[in-house]
Amino acid sequence: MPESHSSLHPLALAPVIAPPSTADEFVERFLHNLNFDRGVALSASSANDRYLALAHTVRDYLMARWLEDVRHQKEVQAKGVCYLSAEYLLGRQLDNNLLAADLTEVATEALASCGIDLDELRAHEVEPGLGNGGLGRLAACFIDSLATMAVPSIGYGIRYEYGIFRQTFVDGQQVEQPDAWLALGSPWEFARPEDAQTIAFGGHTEKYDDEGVTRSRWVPAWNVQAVPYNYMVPGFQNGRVNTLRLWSAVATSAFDLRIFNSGDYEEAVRAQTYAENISKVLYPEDSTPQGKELRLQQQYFFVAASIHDFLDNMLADGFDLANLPERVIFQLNDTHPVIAVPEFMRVLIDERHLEWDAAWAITRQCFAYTCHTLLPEALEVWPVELLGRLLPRHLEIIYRINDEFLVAVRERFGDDEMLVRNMSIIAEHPVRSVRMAYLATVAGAKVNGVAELHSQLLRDKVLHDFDAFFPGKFTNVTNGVTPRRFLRLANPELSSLITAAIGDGWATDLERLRELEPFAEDAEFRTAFAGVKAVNKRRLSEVLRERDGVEISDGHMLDVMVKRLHEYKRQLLKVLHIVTTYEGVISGRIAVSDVVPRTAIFGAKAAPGYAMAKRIIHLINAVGEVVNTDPRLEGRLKVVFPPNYNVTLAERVIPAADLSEQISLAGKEASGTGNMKFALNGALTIGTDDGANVEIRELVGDDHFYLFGMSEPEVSELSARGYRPQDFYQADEGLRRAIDLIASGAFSRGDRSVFEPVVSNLLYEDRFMVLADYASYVAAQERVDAAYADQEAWTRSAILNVARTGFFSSDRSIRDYIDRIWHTPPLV
Ligand code: B1N
Repeated sequence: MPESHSSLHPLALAPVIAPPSTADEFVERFLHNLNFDRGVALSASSANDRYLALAHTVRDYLMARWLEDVRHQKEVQAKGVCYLSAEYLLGRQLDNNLLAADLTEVATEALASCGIDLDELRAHEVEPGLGNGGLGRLAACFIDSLATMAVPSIGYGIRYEYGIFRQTFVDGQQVEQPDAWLALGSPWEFARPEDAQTIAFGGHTEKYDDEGVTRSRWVPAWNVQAVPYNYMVPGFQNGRVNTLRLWSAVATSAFDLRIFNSGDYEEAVRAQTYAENISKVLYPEDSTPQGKELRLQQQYFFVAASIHDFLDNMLADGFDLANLPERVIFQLNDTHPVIAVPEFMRVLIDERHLEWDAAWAITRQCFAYTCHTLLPEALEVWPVELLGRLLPRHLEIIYRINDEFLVAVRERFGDDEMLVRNMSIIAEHPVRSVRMAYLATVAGAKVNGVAELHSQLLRDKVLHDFDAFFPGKFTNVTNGVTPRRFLRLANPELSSLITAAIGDGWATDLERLRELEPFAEDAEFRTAFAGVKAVNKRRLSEVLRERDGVEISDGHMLDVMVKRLHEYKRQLLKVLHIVTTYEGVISGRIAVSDVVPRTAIFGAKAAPGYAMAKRIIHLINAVGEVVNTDPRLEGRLKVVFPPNYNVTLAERVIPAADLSEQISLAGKEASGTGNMKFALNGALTIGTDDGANVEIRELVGDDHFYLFGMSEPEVSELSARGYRPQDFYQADEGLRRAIDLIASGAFSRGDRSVFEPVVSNLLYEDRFMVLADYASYVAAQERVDAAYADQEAWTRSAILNVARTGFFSSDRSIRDYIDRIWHTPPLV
């Protein structure tokens, strides 16, 4: 850094160059970036050039704040959060950053004066899809809230070269394409190769004598470089900019050289490819990880790099490690980063020479764990054989943590071998494995679920013995969503209407939406609100026409189910409802004039290896093809399934929805966050008593929420009694007719084999009790139809949904994390 010296230029003494502030200055900087960064004249520029130059201009405005915040956070050494997440489903950045910097108007005006339409450039951005679904999107909402609330924090993750696959349909079936989101370059990232970390793998451990004490050390076999890329995370119009740091794997040169020198060029190139594979692609499984070796490599790669980065670069010189708990909390976003626990222990003991007990005392205060699931198959386990081969020292550390834990369990609960086996971090069957959720629970200062019901079930069922052993460790933090992206950006018309009614300030204090309640009784406001919904439907319709060539009919109720395709989420239940209506009309049992015009919109990706999920996608498309073209329906029932549902499409679909489908089997959806986005945008929910639906219903009131289906205790009871889907099939004529129609080949050109696996699964297994909830669901849909006929009353309910769901701001979630888990002060 230049010294303060009279011979230096005054600008060289300023911390950073201040940004311009008028439209003219914006134009100047934009053209400068276009010419000098892209190397093109405006007249010769491509849309990509203009998009990149604009992004660079927005960046320029944020830069001063960013550099200042990075410096300040290091200087004050306040307690901060390191959010460790394998996924960040960011969505497009341009609009968000324009809004955060309060530049939307200036930029619009500046670009217009250059003959450029901002919308066109917005559309040019490829969204960074570095996540699968709710878990990854939650991480993105959280870093937005952390910046907006000025919490000292950094997000750490992986810079996947390929994000979540691009979904296409061929003959109604999902085909995956690679998501080359970096192909045209990302203007939002800053590579910092000088901050690279070396990450080791493999090898063995050896014992050595340390002044009479026998210690263990790791002798790794190979390593890779972790190169960080920084991304700005601007707070909403508060002058704060936090950092998201994503790691990219690069082969180490030393390693290459050794093999190159041995003359084996092919092997050297192979080794390089092997190393760089680590950050190549996001695993496309949501909720059901497959236990692949490369995935464990990814996990260790990013958490090891992050821990070293924090210890090397964020601590003041001479920092006493015993004080780490006052300086940092590592929040583990599900089990994916849990290998950080033994890594942290290894660093403290092997590299920083702390004794075991001292290291463990620190570790137990520096980590907290968020669990996102209840599905047993989603609880990550790593075979000991694999973990020991990849990370032998870590396995030793895990064994010792477990040994000491089980001693304490025996002390407390006596020699109950069954209990000890059940609580062991090491499972013995079907193969000896490490239970990552247990490791996180033993090590974490706190463990939280993501909605009230979910946290309760964690305590009562999944981690019951741990709750007894660690009283007070378990807590709840109900998920939230950022109102900046999901209201301000996604629904500008509703945002203006809200501001006109209650003033601004609600985007950072979402409980203020309560002030809208009286407006539900105001006929003029209701008309304006319904007008906004109509505009949003038209906008969606345009997007779908351009994107997929499909039309949305005027006057239809938009009935939307968008989320990952998973059997527990029960897209099949929605399909059965559609088929029931269709079958009713073609069999003459329902007069077509009695069908309330509806368009069912689906959006869902299936994990590429999840065969049943892919069959269900095929079925939805097949039903759509038949229903949409059958003249007997007179266009009153439509099914639309745009491929490649992602954040960008969500921002269009959610504000246009009338009805939000949240129909998982009770006790299976940990929280859901789409459910919150819909309610906040004035859709009514048809839903089960599951996840955060429970809290949504409590807040909006029973009259404004369509509840159906079994409760979680009823599900458990039916399960214990022995669930027989056949019984429900036999007992319900409508259900029988719907299933029989699918089985008959009516949606597969007469070929009964196509959907036979779906049908027989429903009839003979039906793990998620679709048939048991069918009658209740159809009855609730009839109540929806009746309610929708009274548009005034429907709009009133919709307004109350908006007014009463301010609780679901991710700012409130972050406040809960601070109060219940992190205890971090805001940055001043
Ligand atoms: O996390 C969301 C919740 O709102 C959803 O209910 C929950 O299903 C979701 C392995 C997961 N749980 N587990 C995952 C994702 C990827 C993966 O590889 C598991 N996602 C959830 C936010 O709390």
